[in-house]
Amino acid sequence: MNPQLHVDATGEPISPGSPQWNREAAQAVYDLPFNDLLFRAQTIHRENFDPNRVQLSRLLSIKTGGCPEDCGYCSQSSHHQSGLKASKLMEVQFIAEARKARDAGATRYCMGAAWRSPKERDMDTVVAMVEGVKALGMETCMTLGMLDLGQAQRLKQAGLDYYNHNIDTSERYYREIISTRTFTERLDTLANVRDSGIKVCCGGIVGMGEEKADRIDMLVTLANLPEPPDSVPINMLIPIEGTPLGEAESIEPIEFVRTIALARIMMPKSHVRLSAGRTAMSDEMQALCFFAGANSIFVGDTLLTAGNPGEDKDGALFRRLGIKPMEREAQ
Ligand code: SAM
Ligand code: DTB
Ligand code: SF4
Repeated sequence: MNPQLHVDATGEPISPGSPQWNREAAQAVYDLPFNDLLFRAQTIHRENFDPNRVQLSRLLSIKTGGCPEDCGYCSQSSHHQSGLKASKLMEVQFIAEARKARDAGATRYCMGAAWRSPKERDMDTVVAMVEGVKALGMETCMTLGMLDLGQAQRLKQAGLDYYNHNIDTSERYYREIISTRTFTERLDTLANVRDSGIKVCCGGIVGMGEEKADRIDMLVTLANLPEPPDSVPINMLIPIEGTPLGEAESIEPIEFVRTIALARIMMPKSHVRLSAGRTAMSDEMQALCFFAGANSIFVGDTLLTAGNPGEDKDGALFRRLGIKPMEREAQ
């Protein structure tokens, strides 16, 4: 277990052990005066990371659309009419794209498929993809839906570094968003990933009409996992027309920054990723998120199906903020 000390709302250390965080302690931090919250988040950030480095990941959708799950936010669910065209599983030739991403500074390549879980017949292709990207010297990440232990072990053997599987929101709000798989099933997949030795990337989405308590509970669940996830993507909902959340009201930016700060404070050693939704954020909001402890982003002009700021915009923002890409961690 990761021997990290947490602090409670008063700044007193909480010894490692389970559960490290409860809603009351987390909420007291979330509700601090904004300057106190940011100061504490930035202090913890500096104790654990170089404050002027941000890790760059690149995403690719290897199988788009036609997904049997009914996640209320997703353009790729066959339950909604988002107008997205479904595609078959890609072949391995995208490696040239991965090389370009690496040459532009990305250290991690994340491949996503719109599946409930991978079928056995697809595993050989997926394994070849991991091996191909690894051979370029990049870290590999996949997000393919639910995994059983055997599948996780096979991916580990192929050299997969990270697996992304989000809890998405609090256990309470989860059932308002997804009905085709349970919160517990999500936790089971996370356990299989962890037990196989693959690093866990797990976070969620804010701005889905949830309450503050749901954002806090989501982070409490993440921080209290047997080990906090190595990467914690915090997505701001990208409202997609034709989905149940297509008209959702956007989250107030200060609430979003508070969520990032709380994630940093509760999971001091994790990479907190300012994930989907950056095209709708001002430069100033992103700068505040970096100050609050976000230290990872997706680069490139597309996420899986939706837009992202792209290299030129991000390059210009990084120059203005004096931020540099994080080097790949030694293996
Ligand atoms: N199908 C796999 C799964 O659900 O595990 C992998 C891909 S799925 C698109 C990965 C994550 O992207 C979701 O869990 C969700 O947190 C995030 N996501 C999807 N659509 C989004 C949207 N419109 N806005 C923000 N985040 C989104
Ligand atoms: C995560 O938490 N966010 C990424 C990644 N994990 C796979 C995906 C964001 C998807 C945004 C909507 C889209 O591109 O369709
Ligand atoms: Fe399918 Fe993943 Fe989209 Fe849910 S989030 S509908 S599982 S692609």
